Amino acid sequence: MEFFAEVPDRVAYAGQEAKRDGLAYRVYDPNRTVAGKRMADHLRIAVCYWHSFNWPGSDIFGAGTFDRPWLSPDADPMVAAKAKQDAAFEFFAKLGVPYFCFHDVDMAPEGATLKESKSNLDEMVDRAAGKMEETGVGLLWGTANLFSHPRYAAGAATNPDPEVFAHGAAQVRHALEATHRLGGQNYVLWGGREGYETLLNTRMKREADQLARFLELVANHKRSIGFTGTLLIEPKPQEPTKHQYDYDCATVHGFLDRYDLLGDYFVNIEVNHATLAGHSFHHEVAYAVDHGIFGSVDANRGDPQNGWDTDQFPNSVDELSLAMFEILRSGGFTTGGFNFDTKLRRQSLDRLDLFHGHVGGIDTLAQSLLVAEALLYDGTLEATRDGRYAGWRGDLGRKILNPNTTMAEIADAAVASNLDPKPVSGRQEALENRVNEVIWETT
Ligand code: XLS
Ligand code: NI
Ligand code: NI
Repeated sequence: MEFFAEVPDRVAYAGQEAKRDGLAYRVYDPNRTVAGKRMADHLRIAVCYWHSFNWPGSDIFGAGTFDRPWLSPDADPMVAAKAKQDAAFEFFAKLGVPYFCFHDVDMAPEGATLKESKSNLDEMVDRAAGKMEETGVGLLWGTANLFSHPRYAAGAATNPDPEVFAHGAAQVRHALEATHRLGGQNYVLWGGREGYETLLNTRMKREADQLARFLELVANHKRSIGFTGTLLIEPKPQEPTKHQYDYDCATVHGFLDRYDLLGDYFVNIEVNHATLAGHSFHHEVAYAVDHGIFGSVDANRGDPQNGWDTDQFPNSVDELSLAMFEILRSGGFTTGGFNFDTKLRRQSLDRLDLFHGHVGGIDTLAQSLLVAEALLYDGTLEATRDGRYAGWRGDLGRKILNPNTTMAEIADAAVASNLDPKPVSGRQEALENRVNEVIWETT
């Protein structure tokens, strides 16, 4: 039975001619060529299972508001999981996106024992494989939920109790194998409770060592099963814990470097996690690209007035274009893509609202991609950056960078040539205007 019967066909590209309020892509035209590649292959859009199908629309003050019959407490868990899977794949296919993402517990109910959970997941993964075959929808990434169950209240890998670590290892092993079985492009680790509530009871260094050990085990297991997808860490500074160890891209990078895990892990950057860490999304992407750890993106944004993870659909081309420019400049995604880790607002009750949220968000990404392409061809930003550091390509710059040059030699040369460098304009306003011109000109 169709769940989204109001949408009989796949949502189509209709361009600017699309009917007002109608369900159609205005910008996202999967086959349009942008900077030498199909738009769909640049964006690699994925829908998430959890917020869209496994969340009833509850918040900390109130119960679920959404029409998700399979979440009813009276439903038989495996029957409900199948109804949920049917609706999810119907949605992915009608939206016309190439990928989805899931947590183990979104796809199949937890059993009374690890064994039972494993057999539930195996059954649902087999069924998902059939649905993927039928619809042509692929898996961008899988992950394990190591944060909802009370056993993980004090963390999974960073838990003071090794039994919890081992339980988490069993779950991740199985979720990783399920991801492999479904041809997943990546496997994500979000350390939801890998952090602390208070330092009064916490040994920070020991928890970091435990986390590194966990990541080492995951990377080894990935190799041993022949999974060729990318392992991704998703940085977030806090929420649910007061402080999370994977605070932001730079923190994760330092951690990977310290524990000799660089090359095994890349980052999945969430737009609003960047904001919560006090950065722009542009900053986080640029940092990851510059340091060779860029992997994938969760496209959901925050609300500028709220300090928590509101997981809203992206809707600002201005905000996304510069980050998209860095992604494009670096050659684009390899195994990564744009996942919609997005939540509807609690009052968005209609089944159609799920379509409107995604269609608008995908169009926003598509438009940002067009702007990024225009910025790349325009060349102003790259030329300005190159020009600004031109001195480093000259004699003095090269001499400073030569590892054989001493501090005294640099200082003596500065004195001898009577250096008196003059400040030059950073041209910030002119550059901001140029970016706006490109945004306004892009159609
Ligand atoms: C929570 C995270 C989570 C991860 C997947 O803030 O964004 O949804 O993406 O575990
Ligand atoms: Ni996320
Ligand atoms: Ni998040």
